[in-house]
Amino acid sequence: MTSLDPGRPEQIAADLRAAFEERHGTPAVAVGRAPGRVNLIGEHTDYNRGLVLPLALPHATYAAAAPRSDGRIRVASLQDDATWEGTVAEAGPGGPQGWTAYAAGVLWALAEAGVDVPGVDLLVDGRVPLGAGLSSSAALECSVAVAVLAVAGRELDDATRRLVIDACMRAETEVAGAPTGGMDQTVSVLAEEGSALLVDFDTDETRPVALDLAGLTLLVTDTRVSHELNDGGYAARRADCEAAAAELGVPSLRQADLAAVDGISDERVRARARHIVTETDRVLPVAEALATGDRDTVERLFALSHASMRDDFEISCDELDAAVAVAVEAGAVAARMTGGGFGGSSVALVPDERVEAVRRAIDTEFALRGFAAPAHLVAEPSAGAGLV
Ligand code: GAF
Repeated sequence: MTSLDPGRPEQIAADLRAAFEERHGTPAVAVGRAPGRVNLIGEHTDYNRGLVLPLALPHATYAAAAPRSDGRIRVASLQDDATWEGTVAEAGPGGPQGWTAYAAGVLWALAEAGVDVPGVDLLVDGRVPLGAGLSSSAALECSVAVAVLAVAGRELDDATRRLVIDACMRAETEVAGAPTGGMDQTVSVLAEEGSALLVDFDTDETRPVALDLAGLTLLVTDTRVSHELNDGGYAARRADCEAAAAELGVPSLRQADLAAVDGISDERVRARARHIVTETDRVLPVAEALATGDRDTVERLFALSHASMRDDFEISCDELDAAVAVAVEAGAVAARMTGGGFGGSSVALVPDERVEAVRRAIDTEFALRGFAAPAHLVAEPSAGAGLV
């Protein structure tokens, strides 16, 4: 049974500082830390100006940085041999590729936002599982932004946090080419320990929701079906949502209701829109239920959410469906797939005493069906980005 340990931030930062100094012969002056996330409800609603309820994981990406006198940027990773070097201007669209687009692209976006970006050496250590739908990309972007802004002498106040979210979204959409919606960067930067973050993408308002998880564990299962956001499936869903809004004559599906959606001519576009409208309507009741310990409501709405993603939005897969069904059969209060879909992870609310049984049941089912062995982690609601 594989379990993914987030590690201790101080230890990870100390090890990263040592690796940085060995590589560059000079100490890092800042280490930024930004978490991955698991979303509890509100999937694909962010780019439809809807509601989401993610929480930050204890698993994070760490970025060590030191200034360079020649103005150049160099990025490297403890996990991947690919590196990138260039100027801030060269770090924009069409420049860095692969993982370096997410890291270097942030510096380009910060410069575009008016920040006097210094030359820097950056070394990152990613502890968010990759391709697991747990937002390793946003964690990478936000950790780099926090480290570089510290090198630039900027305090991480409320305005700077907003700047980080916007710059990281630009890096992701314009440099890395993943047309995502902003939930991941927002929660990575604004999350508070012990709470999920309710975000309204129509008004940009955010509110921490303290979770009543007494006697319950949030168990995340990475199906090991790798999920990518810049390979077409995500963009196709977004295009369908935009087509639906255009046909209904509304600026976004947040302004649509089910009666109107029922009249959409194309069956696929109608189903996509139905998911968005029903999913947005589930967010506030789930937030309320998780804050008050109302398990029945969470059970019912998680089940409806998963079915909607499987049947209407068509972003689930056999492994996710199995992880969700088996978790509930083995004693979870509620379970659903989480994140962008096309693979990635499920999230289950499990009574503490059933956690081992649920993990074992999922592992057994995956082995029986010839799926790759899944990995599990415990999602303790953690704090957003900062310096370590
Ligand atoms: C991915 C995206 F990055 C988010 O913006 C969001 O749309 C999510 O998929 C689905 O809810 O994580």
